[in-house]
Amino acid sequence: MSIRAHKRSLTLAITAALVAPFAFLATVTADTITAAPAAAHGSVTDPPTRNYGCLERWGSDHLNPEMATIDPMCWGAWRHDPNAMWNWNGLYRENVGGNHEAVIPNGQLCSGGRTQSPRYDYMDTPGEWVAKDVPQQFHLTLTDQARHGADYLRIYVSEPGFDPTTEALGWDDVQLVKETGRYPSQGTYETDVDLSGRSGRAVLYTIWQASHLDQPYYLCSDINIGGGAAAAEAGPESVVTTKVATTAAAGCRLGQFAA
Ligand SMILES: [Cu+2]
Repeated sequence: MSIRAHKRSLTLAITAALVAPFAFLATVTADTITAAPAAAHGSVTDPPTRNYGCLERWGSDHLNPEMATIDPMCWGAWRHDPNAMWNWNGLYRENVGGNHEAVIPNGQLCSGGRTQSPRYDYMDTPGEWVAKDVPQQFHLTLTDQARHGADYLRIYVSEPGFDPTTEALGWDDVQLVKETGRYPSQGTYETDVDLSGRSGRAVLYTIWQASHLDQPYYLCSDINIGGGAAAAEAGPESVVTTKVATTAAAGCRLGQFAA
């Protein structure tokens, strides 16, 4: 319990660190980007979604040409639309009525059926997305800056053999792992994920059905199950805090990129 409580307080600290720089960005760049995320919504931050991971790793350095070779999918994502990263928390649809499989076409699961197209379209692109090493049993954290509450988190994993480097995710490619109960309005929704028997690269797909409106979020996180030994518990939170804190300082460069 003490470990959990400690993680929770860390998470709150991260949330505070997230809100402050993005509010700053919104002010500085209102003329050059089309939308300001401020503290509007949320996403799975651990293991990070594709666009949140690209923000986490490159938000303070997104013009660095080395990204093209070190992290090519993020390079493509930033070039496609930087707002997919600045608005890491806005990948949702509305009024789906729970009919996720009818509304989201195969091959478009990671963009929520190309919601707000073209902003998040690149999230469907197959390729060498950086995958986070996780043990077979791990903890998922969804950060909700707007404290919408959750009717449920529905969590899927890609089937064994699915290759995200060559295929876009479809409904036939995923299997349901768990569906949680309701969460009251709070800053994070956390749950344990058990992928016993699995190993290697996979896509974790989370549907967050927010409670304030019919507003489901569609969230792809790349994972490497059983990879990197103890890496998953080594304290990724502190890395997030450091990198996101530096994002504020880089805000003045956004205009150069968003032409
Ligand atoms: Cu929202």
